[in-house]
Amino acid sequence: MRLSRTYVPTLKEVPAEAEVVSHRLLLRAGFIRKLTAGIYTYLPLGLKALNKVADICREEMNRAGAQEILMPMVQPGDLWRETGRWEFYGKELQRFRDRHDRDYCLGPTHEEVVTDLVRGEVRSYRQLPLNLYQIQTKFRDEIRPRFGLMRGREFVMKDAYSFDRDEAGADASYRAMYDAYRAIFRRLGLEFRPVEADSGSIGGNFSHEFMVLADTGEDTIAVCQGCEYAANMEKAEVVAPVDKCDCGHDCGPVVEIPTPGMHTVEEVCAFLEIEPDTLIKTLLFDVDGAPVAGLVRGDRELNEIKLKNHLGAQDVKLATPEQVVAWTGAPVGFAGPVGLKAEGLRIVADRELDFDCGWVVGANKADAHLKSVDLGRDAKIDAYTDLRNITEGDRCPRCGGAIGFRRGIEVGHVFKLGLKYSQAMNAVFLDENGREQVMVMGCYGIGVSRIVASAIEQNHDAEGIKFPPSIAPFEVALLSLGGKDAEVIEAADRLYAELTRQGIEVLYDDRDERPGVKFKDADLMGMPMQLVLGGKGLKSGIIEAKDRRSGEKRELKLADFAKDFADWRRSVRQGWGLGID
Ligand code: 9G3
Repeated sequence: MRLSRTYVPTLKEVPAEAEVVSHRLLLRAGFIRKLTAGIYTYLPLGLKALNKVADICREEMNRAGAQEILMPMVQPGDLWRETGRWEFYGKELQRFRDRHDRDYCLGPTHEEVVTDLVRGEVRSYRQLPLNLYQIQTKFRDEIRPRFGLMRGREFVMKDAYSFDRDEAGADASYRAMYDAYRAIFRRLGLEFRPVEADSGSIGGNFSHEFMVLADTGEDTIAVCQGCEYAANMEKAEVVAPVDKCDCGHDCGPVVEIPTPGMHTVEEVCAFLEIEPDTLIKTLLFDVDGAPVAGLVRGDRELNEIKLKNHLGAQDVKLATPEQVVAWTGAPVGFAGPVGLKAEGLRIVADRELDFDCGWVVGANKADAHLKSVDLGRDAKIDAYTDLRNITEGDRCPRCGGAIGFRRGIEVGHVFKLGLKYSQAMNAVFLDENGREQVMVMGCYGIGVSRIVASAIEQNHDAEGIKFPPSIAPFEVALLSLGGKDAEVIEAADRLYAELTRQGIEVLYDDRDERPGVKFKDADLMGMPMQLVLGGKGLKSGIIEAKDRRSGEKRELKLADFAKDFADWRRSVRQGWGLGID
């Protein structure tokens, strides 16, 4: 494509609201334009990048045996009432009425629609397994859309839904999608990690998120330095500690000690001159309306998702100060496991607390704590479990290796759904014995538009974007620096035609612009390969080549261009971990 004939409105400055680099560069490089909060127009280059991501998803989904469909954006409310999600979701679900006052919503996802489709069509086990997917625009009325395409309200998703006759089949469908996702992210040339994740309210108890590793990522993931294990913080398992109590659990009688006005762990530890790892933090929660006390060591973070999953609860929220007083008899900061007797209150403790004693705990009395507490002796603990966030010093639950932390951007998520939607919507089939069975489902999503932004978060420098060849709108940026020098223009035109004939996507900067402007725009837009033809080069029969990722430059002989270019292209793609397609 000739740049002189392409609509690429680059910008020097961008609005302050563009906080993250991908947002700033997509605006500056003329890839997107904001229409309103969280809603963007894709300009020619932006759409080409988006379509390249979508195409790779499509090819790998088809290769994995999934079939592409396209479901409507507008969905009838009644379907969502069948699954209880019409009431469950708040303002994030954009509802509206049609002229006949019927309820509808803008589709944030399509579990209900696809299950309605399949329950109407599939009758027999012979029609299963089935995996249907689409690449389509979603709408979620996020409370604070920000970071451009990273967290928009209107975005493009590849969402797939599998239907199987039984658990084993659903496992196979899940595995096939998991492998297809690894192939997709490998072909995109992005550094990514599949991480074990929590399924939350989506249903099912098993899922993996696919994270593009980037320091600007919103999520923290625990990564084993020794093996493939990786999990997001919500899910990362903490290995059970070995017994280290050296007093044989005889830490002397419990003693009450005054701690006037010392509410926080830091304040109590400073006042008593003790380390936080000798104190037990007691947090009160309202779990589906019932009181629960969660205990972790003073220097640990309690993981509410682990508490929710351990209790099999729907809703877990921190107790209000009023509830704390009602349930413990003391203000926030003085709660403790000894003598807690509120009606129906359960105490769940992190299992490392069972392996030690001599703890300092809140006395359930204002301005007082207890010391020399042994939970086994002094409190009624309903359960010990893995209740805390994994930390730097913890070992890998798989291989015992060292655990490290990385930031990541969630760009894919695969879920084993089970029966949640098929049961609620009566999606059944007849098995070989003529008996009616409920289909076992899975669902799988990739944030197609978010991937374009996350590729930039992972690959950019002060000059601009560094697109991997798999996502770049064009693989080559060809810059003719001859100004009005007809010879250079002719030579550049010939190269452009030659490369295009070879099927290489070329953005040919044929504008009558100063070299400096062309270099800056080429670096800004981030095409992986730059070819620069100037008068001097043409005279000496060479064209300059620059690998945008590494910055490495080389001279290609015009006389031997096809071979030189092919060799160079191979090395540039290798730099991205990509072969020659
Ligand atoms: C809603 C709203 C927001 C939502 C959902 C429903 C997220 C919702 C989770 C999923 C699960 C998978 C298929 C593709 C992959 C992800 N945000 N989710 O269900 F009504 Cl407003 O979408 N769906």
